[in-house]
Amino acid sequence: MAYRWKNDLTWDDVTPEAQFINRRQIMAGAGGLLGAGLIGGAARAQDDPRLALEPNSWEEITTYNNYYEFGTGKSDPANNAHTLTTSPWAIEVDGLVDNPGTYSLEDILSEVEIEERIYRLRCVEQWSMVIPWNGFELADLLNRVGVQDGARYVAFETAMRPEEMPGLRVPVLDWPYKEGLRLDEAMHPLTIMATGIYGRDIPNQNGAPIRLVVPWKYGYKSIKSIVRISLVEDQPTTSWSEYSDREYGFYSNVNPNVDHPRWSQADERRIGGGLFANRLPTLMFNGYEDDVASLYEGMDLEVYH
Ligand SMILES: Nc1nc2c(c(=O)[nH]1)N[C@H]1C(S)=C(S)[C@@H](COP(=O)(O)O)O[C@H]1N2
Ligand SMILES: [Mo]
Repeated sequence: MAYRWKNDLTWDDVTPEAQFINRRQIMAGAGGLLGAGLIGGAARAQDDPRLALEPNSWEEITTYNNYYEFGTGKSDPANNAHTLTTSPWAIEVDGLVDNPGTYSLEDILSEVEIEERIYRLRCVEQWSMVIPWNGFELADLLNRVGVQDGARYVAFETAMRPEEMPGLRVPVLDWPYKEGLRLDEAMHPLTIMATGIYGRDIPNQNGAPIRLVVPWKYGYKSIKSIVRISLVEDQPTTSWSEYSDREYGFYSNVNPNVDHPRWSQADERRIGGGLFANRLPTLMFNGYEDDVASLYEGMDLEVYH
């Protein structure tokens, strides 16, 4: 059953192809390429790209990935990640919690409720997708382990298994892959732990058996194959900000007005446009502004990028 977060997002019948054709018509100043019936829907998508919440195909979602532990090429994860042993799986929960411990994934899943969330994913590299995740709210897990008063941040770690992850041989990042959120970001109802896509188990290349999804932040915040969650007092180091804080800051909120030092973030390439990949304007907070802008009230988003 499809769950849609506060629906400004319509499951429209507008296809990426229709948008593309409409865009070309506008650029060429020519009408009548298609029957008038299609133009209405296409024009709406043109006006408001948020209507283009058409999920990418299973094939697109599972063959075009970033998961550097399996290589830095877009098809490396799909080719290499089958070596990852995902069962049994456990997550160590430690730091400022009432109930620290090592929780088996089975136990966690027996407690939480899995729902479908159709979210945009915007990679800092300018490409984007729409993915129908299955998962549960991270807040649900954090409430169960009992967050203590002093905790202000949540730190996450990916598994580090040199014998299963060929990409670890290359020191692109300081392994294990580490990420972090402020506690209020982690507790936000949009923040989920995903265990599936399209109602199927999440494939290894997408972060099996359990990964974070924070849809208003650049994709690298959504850390895969999590083995450790720590509630901490101080802002944790993250692999990408350690690599270059100037380029990949701790917050990493999707923001079309703050460019990456080496490229614009004003628009994005929606995967699946085929040869004529769709260019869409990037939305503030990736389209989740109404839901999350209040988290950053009074913060200079160029400083806290
Ligand atoms: N452990 C780990 N998590 C990771 C990455 C990674 O290299 N290692 N890549 C990130 C990046 S850059 C993106 S864009 C998303 C991609 O998620 P997807 O492959 O499921 O689309 O995963 C993020 N999570
Ligand atoms: Mo990314």
